[in-house]
Amino acid sequence: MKPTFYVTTPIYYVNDVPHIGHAYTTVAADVLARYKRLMGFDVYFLTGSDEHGQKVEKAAITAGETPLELADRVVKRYQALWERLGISHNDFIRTTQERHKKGVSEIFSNILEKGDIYLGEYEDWYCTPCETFWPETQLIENRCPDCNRPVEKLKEESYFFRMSKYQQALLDHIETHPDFIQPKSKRNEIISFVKEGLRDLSVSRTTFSWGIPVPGNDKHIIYVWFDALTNYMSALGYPDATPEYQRFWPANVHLIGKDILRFHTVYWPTFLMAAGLPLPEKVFAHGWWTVEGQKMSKSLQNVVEPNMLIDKYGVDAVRYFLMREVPFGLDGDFSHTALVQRINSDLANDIGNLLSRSTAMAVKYFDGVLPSPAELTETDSALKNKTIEMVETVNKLMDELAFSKVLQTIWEVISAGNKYIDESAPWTLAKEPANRERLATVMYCLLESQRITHCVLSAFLPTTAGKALDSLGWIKEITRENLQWGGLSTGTTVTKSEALFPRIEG
Ligand code: ME8
Repeated sequence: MKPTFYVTTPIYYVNDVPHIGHAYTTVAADVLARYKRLMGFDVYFLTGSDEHGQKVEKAAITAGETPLELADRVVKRYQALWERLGISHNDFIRTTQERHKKGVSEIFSNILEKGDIYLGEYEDWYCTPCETFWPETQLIENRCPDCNRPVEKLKEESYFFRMSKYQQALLDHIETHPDFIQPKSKRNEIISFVKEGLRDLSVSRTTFSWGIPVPGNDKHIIYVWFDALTNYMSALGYPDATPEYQRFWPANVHLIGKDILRFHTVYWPTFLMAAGLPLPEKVFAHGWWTVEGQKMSKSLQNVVEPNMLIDKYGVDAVRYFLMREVPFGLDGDFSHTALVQRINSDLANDIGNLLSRSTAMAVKYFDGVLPSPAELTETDSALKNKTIEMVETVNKLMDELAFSKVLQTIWEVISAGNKYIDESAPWTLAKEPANRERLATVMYCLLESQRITHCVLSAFLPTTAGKALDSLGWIKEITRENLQWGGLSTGTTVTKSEALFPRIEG
């Protein structure tokens, strides 16, 4: 049986439309899912939408719709964008689906029965945009410490989750599972936060009605984060022992932005501990994108709309930029200039040129029929070895989710390919019939190196890699086994590749 791999994205709120921040997490998860599939894993890749809570209720009122009408309308925009971006998710969960409500009610009841959820009374400052209560001491100038927006005083009867009880167990878990929270800097932040002391957490609301009712007391709506986090399990069929649930839980990695780290590494694991369920293996928090140096926000009118970028630059250019520009885990800045620069240098120049030069030569010198190589010289072996080592290095770096480094490593092989052409000078070899065998070897090495490169790249740039592999005459499925040198068979038809990425002028 294949090993399993379960990767998730956050489920996005439907009160907002998708922007590059959302696309970023989802593309990263897609790259990982595609890579794991080609490495032979049975992958479950989940994304979805977070449709309950006061924020969505308020947005619906403003839009003159019911919350469900709003959700139905906005969720389509996410789904359409994922389709355009080539996202290969296996499932899309909406928190308004019955399967999800059932999972949330079950885990809530389970913890309630065990006594770790109890009824009490709450009075504190509430930030509606963040759906978070804050003690007065944590407010900054009477505003929310996370988003700096005004907070309001709320008093309500509330169910509480006995989070304080799990403080030590959580610290122990983080201690004994060094990879649970990544990157490391974030892990340290969470350790300090937990050490300061965990308070019991209010997990129900009575001030609005858009959500899942507390089982047995429908005056109360389950807290939207309790509801949302459970999606990672309800999508698999929890509480039923479905084959998916049994095979894929616990998740291998939850990919999230740094803004929601605490929910995923303090709330979620303690809920699971209380319910007696296994914890996810890893939570990885990536950084935030600013736009031309500024925070992206509706009020600044600088929200970068992924559809617009795809129209202008193409899907794979956008995917490439997001994964290459910023080391995963750090903050980054989006600018059109930086994107155009990447397209022109890395895509049009390096990878596009290499493929069109090499396939054109294969057509010119061998009528597009791949010749067989003779014995490899030192130069040939150097390219071969670099390609083989790249595959190994990429595998290690993918486990660290170091997407940008993966692409750098791949690009080293591409540069080596371009240098190899210049050094081997096939156009000179072609002038002498006596050099025919040497020319054949050069062509083979050049094309085989790119075949392997594009097989690996297919996780990042599925459309481009597909085109490249077509022109190299590679029609087989991409598997771990055929990432070895020698996969291209002599006699394969090679066709001249059109420019993979046109240069962007101006
Ligand atoms: O938080 N840069 O949903 P959300 C990078 N529903 N990533 C960004 C970003 C930016 N500027 N802005 C947003 C929620 N993101 C909850 C999640 S999960 C159980 C519930 C990405 O629609 C990033 O992944 O506000 C962040 O975590 C997510 O969008 C927040 O999406």
